[in-house]
Amino acid sequence: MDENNVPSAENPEKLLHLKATGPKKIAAGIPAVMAALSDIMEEGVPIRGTGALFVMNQKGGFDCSSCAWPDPDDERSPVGEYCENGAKALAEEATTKKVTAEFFSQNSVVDLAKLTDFEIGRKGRLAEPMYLPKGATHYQPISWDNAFKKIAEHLNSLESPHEAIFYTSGRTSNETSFLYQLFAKEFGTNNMPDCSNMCHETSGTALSSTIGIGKGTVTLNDFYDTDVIIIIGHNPGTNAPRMMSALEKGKKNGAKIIAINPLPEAGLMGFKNPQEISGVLGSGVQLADLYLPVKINGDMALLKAIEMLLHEAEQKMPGKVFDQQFIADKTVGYEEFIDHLKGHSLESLAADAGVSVELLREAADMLTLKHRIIVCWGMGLTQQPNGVDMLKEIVNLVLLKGSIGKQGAGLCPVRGHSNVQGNRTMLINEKPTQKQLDRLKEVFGFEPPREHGYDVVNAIRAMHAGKAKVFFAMGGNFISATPDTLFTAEALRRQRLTVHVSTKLNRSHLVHGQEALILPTLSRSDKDMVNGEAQFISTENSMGVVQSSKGILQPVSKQLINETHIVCRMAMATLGSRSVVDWERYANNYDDIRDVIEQCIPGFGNYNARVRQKGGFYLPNAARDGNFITDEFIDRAPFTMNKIPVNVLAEDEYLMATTRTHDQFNTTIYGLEDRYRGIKNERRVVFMNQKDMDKAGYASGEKVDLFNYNDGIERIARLFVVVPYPVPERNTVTYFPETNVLISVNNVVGESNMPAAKYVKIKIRKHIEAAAAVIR
Ligand SMILES: Nc1nc2c(c(=O)[nH]1)N[C@H]1C(S)=C(S)[C@@H](COP(=O)(O)OP(=O)(O)OC[C@H]3O[C@@H](n4cnc5c(=O)[nH]c(N)nc54)[C@H](O)[C@@H]3O)O[C@H]1N2
Ligand SMILES: Nc1nc2c(c(=O)[nH]1)N[C@H]1C(S)=C(S)[C@@H](COP(=O)(O)OP(=O)(O)OC[C@H]3O[C@@H](n4cnc5c(=O)[nH]c(N)nc54)[C@H](O)[C@@H]3O)O[C@H]1N2
Ligand code: SF4
Ligand SMILES: [Mo]
Repeated sequence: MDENNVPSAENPEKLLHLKATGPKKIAAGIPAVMAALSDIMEEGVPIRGTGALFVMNQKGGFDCSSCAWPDPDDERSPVGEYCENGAKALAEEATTKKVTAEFFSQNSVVDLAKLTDFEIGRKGRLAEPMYLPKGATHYQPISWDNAFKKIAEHLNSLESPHEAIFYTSGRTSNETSFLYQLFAKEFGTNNMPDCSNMCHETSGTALSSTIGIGKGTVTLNDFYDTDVIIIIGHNPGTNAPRMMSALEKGKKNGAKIIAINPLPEAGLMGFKNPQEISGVLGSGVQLADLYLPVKINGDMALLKAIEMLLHEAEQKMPGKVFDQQFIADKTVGYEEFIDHLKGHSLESLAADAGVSVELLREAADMLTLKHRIIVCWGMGLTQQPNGVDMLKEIVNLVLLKGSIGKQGAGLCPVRGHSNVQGNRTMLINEKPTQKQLDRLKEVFGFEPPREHGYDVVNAIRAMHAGKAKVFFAMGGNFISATPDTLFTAEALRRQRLTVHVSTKLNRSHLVHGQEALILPTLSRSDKDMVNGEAQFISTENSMGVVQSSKGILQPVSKQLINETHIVCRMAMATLGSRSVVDWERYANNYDDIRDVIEQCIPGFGNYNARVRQKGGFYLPNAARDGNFITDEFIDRAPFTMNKIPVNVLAEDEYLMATTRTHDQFNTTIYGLEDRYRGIKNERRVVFMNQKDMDKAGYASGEKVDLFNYNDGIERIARLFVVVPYPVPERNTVTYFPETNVLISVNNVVGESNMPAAKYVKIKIRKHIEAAAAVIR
C-alpha cells in the first residue's frame, strides 16, 4: 500500500465518539462564561488564571494573546474585557504543567507523534531548551549558549544566506519582530514567510493596489454609528468573540446587519452579551437582519448581483444611491466599471451565488439609500483562489456608495493573530519595499538584501527542492498550519536544522530536520524581567492601535528567556564581529528598540512616550481619512473589473472549506467541542448537505475517507464521520488542520499566493481500513 495511504506522524487518525445536535441560533451567554471559567479551572490554575483574567485587555495590563480584535478606546468593563476564547488562550499559557528534559527522556519523538494535537497540547509549557541530534530518537537538554552556537554553525555553513528561512507566527511583539527582521536582513536574506501568508495576505494585496494601504480603515467607534454592517466569510462568534459586543451596540444604535456565509453560524444569528444582565437572563439579541447562504466561492457573483441591483436603483433615482460626488472626486474608472457590470445577467449571478434573486433584492434594498456601510471579512474570502479579486469587488461596492473615509463606514479585514498586523508593520515581510530597505541602510549602515524572499508556499517548495537548508520559526506550528502535510513534512525533514521558538509542544517539534532545537520562551501573560525590571512589549491590533502589554505571571521555569533576547543572542552568535548592530544594547533595553523603530518606520513618532499613554495610539491611515495613495494613482481609488470564477465539479466531486472549531486556536486544540455547531467529542467530521448524503447513500454518522487527485497526486484524509448540516449542496466543511493533507501546495490564491484553504476539491468514499499504522 502507498505510504500516503496510512496514518503517519504528520496525521494520526483516531476517532472518538461524536455527538452531534445541529447548529445553535445564538452565541455567548451563560455557557460562554461557564466555558471560560472551566477552562481556567481545568488547567489546575484557578488563581493564576482568574487573577490574570481581570488584567487582560485592561489599560496597563496585558494584551490578550488570542485574536487581534481591538479593545474599546474609552470605557473598559471593570469586570473583564475578555471572552471565552481569550480565557482559553490564557489558560493554555498559564498552566503550571511543564514539559521538562525528563519528559523528553521518557517519550521518544515517534511516541509523541502518535498523539493527537489535542493530546500534545495538554502536556504543558516547554521548560528548557532541547536538542535532537542527527539520528537520535529522543530530545536531549542543551544549554542556551550551545543552542545558539549550533544555530550559528549551521547558518554560517550555508553557501548562501538564502538557504535559510525565518518564519514568524503572529504573536511576536513589535520589539522582537523588528529585531528579528533586522537580523535576517543583516544575515543577508528576505526569506521571511509568516502566518499572514496563510491569512490576510490576500487582503493586503487587494487593498494596497486599490485604496493604497494594506490594512482596514475603520475603528471600533465606527461600528457604533453606522447604517449597515456586512459580515462576509467570517465567523465572529468563535473567532473574534468581542466583535459581537460591537455588533450589538451598533445594532442598538440602529444599524442593520447582513451576514453572508455558507453556514448559518450562531455568532451571526444571535448574541447574548455575558457582560450584561439582560444578555445573561434575556433571550438575547437577533444579530443578522438578513442571512445569505452563499455557495462556497459564490461571493463574487453575489457582490456583483447586489451592485447590479444598486445600479438599477441609481438609474431610477440618480445621485441618491451612488455617491456621485465621491466617485467624481476620489475614484477612477467608474464608466468602464458600469459597462462591465451591465455585461452580467442577474439570474445567472444568482445561480452562481446559490442565493435567490429575492434574497439578493432584499440585500440591495437594505443598502439602496444608505451611505455608511462597513464590510467585515475573514478567511471565507481571503482563502479562495480568487480572493484578491473578491476583495477588490468589495472595494468597488464601497466606492460606489462613497462608503469609506468617513464616520461609520469603511473596510474591516478582521485579523487573526493578536500581533499579526504589527509583525508586518515591523517589516516582517518577504517583499520589503526599496524605500523601507533604504531607511534601514541609512539608520544601521549595512546593505540589506534587495531581492524578494520566500513566502510560506515558496518556502515549502524551496525546502522540498533542497534550496533551503535551515528553517527557523519564531512561534507557530508550521507543519500543521501549512497545506499538503506530507509534502511539507518531507520538506522539513530535508532541512539540516529546524529550530522552533515556542511556548508549548506541538507537531512541528516532532516532524523535524536532521537536527532540531526547541527554544522555550515567555508568553504574553508571563512577567518579563530584564535587569531586575519588569518590561512591557507592544502590539498593534486589527484597527491599527499600538499599545503596551505587560505580563504578570511568574514564568513556569527559570530557563525561559524572552523572544527579544533569543533574537539578539542568535544574532551575536551568528554575526559576531561582522555585525554593525548593537545587539547587546537592544537585548537589555526595550526603550532603545522602540527608539530605533521610531527612526525606521513612519507613524511611530514619540513611540516610547505614546505607547505609555493608557490605551496606546493610532497609527496614521491615509485611507481612513479618505486619501488613497497607490503606486498608480494619486489620491484616487480605481474601480476594478473582476471576473466571475467558473466552478466546474465532476459528478462525484465536492468543494470543501476548512474551518476552525470554537475549541481551537489554529493548531492549538483546547477541546473537542464545537459548541455553536452542535458538535461534541469529535474533530474528524465532514458537514454535508442532506440531499448530497441521500444521493451518495451516506447515513448520518457514516465513516468515510476524503480524497482527491489534484495535480495528479493521490491525497487522502481517512476516517471522518458524516454530519448532516445546512450547507449548500455540493459543499462540505471540515476542520483544519486534520484535512490539510488534502490541500495541494499548488492550490493557491492568485496574486497573494496563499493556500486556498476554503476551496479544495474532494471526493468522498466509505471508509476503508488502513494497513497497520506506519509512524516514522
Ligand atoms: N477561537 C479562535 N479564534 C481565532 C482563531 C482560532 O483558531 N480560534 N484563529 C485566529 C486567526 S489566525 C484567524 S485568521 C481568524 C479566522 O477567523 P475566520 O475568518 O472567521 O476563519 P474560519 O473559522 O476559518 O472561517 C471563516 C468563515 O468562512 C466561512 N466560509 C467558508 N467558505 C466561504 C465562502 O466561500 N464564502 C463565504 N462568504 N464564507 C465562507 C466559513 O463558514 C466560516 O464561517 O480567527 C482568529 N481567532
Ligand atoms: N486548512 C487551513 N489551514 C490554515 C488555516 C485555515 O483556515 N485552514 N488558517 C491559516 C491561518 S489564518 C493561520 S494564521 C495559520 C496559523 O499558523 P501558525 O501561526 O503557524 O500556527 P498557530 O497554531 O497559531 O501556532 C501555535 C503555536 O505557537 C506557539 N506559541 C504560542 N504563543 C507563542 C508565543 O508567545 N511565542 C512563541 N514563540 N510561540 C508561541 C505554540 O508553541 C503553539 O504550538 O494557519 C493557517 N492554516
Ligand atoms: S475577542 Fe479576541 S482579543 Fe478579545 S478577549 Fe476574545 S480572544 Fe482575546
Ligand atoms: Mo490567521
